[in-house]
Amino acid sequence: MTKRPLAAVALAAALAVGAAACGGTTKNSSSGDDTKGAAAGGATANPNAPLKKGLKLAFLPKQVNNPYETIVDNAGIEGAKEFGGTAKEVGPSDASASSQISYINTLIQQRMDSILIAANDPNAVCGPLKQARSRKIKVVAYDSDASKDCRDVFINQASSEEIGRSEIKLMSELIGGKGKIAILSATANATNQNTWIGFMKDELKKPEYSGIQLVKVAYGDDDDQKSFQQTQGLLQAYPDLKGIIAPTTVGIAAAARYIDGSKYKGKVAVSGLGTPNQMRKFVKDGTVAKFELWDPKNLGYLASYAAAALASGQITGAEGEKFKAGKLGERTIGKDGEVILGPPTVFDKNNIDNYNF
Ligand code: RAM
Repeated sequence: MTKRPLAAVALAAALAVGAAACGGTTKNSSSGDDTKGAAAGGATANPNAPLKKGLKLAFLPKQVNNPYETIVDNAGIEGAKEFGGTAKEVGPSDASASSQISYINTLIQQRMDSILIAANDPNAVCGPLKQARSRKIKVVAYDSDASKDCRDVFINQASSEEIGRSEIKLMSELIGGKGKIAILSATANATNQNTWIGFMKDELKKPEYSGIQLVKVAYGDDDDQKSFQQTQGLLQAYPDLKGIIAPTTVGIAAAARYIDGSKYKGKVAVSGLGTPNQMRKFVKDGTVAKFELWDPKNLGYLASYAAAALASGQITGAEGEKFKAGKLGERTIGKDGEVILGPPTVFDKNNIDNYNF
């Protein structure tokens, strides 16, 4: 009975040596390093390992027709060229919980070195991602995290707590600390939005916000039309609403468009997370005073380098490990395998023209 596992171990070791010795022509060459790590306890990073050439990365965004995700992924695809890798983007056209599963399965069959995923649901993608990891495919979550045990690292655009709390501070400023507000989110399962909303609710408990009442969290599913209709519905249900926070680039643009063309313009503040290019018109015409974001290009670029560092054995995803992320410099992995890009920027009419994304 013990023969089988022993034989399997011997075979794996032989394959590893073989792959390391001949360099390998396919992604099998990466399993050599992984096996070395496993032999030493499964978590040995070699910070001096060179980045492997020819790495194959695949970006799997929440949905392919979201302009934000497109910017992130294109920058990641460009970034991979710097270290001699190739990257592509594949993904669903809707951001529902299970829409990414079949894509993960296909990427496993295609023997990618790394799958980079903005998870539509932290748990729905877990089984397939675990399958990927068992086949030595490194899993990088970016933008929206998968459950911690199904990915190697999470590249977060900014501290989730900072994003959530600052959204409330900003809205409070805009409405003079008083009145009813609503949140227009993306999908009900999105890890990133739900984490931010959790911090918003916590921030609202502070005495300085006692005049603000959160009346509803609505979901536009990162669909422009649905987000527009949800905004309309919010104003119908709460005609005395003072503000809408949309922590989604799709949602904030749709909410601003609705308010801009309605009798609520100038009465209802719209804020949240948006891209300067989508929001410029609304900032200039006074519909939106301030909103936040980070540079999505840097998020994709950082994710690409993290994938390469993992696939090359430089890092394993453990707290404290460091890797070089090209022009973004050295980055350190924090608690729970999280790497934070940097603080968000607040955009308003004074600075919006300095940004083009
Ligand atoms: C939308 C998506 C994405 C989020 C941005 C702010 O594009 O929901 O996940 O990070 O907004």
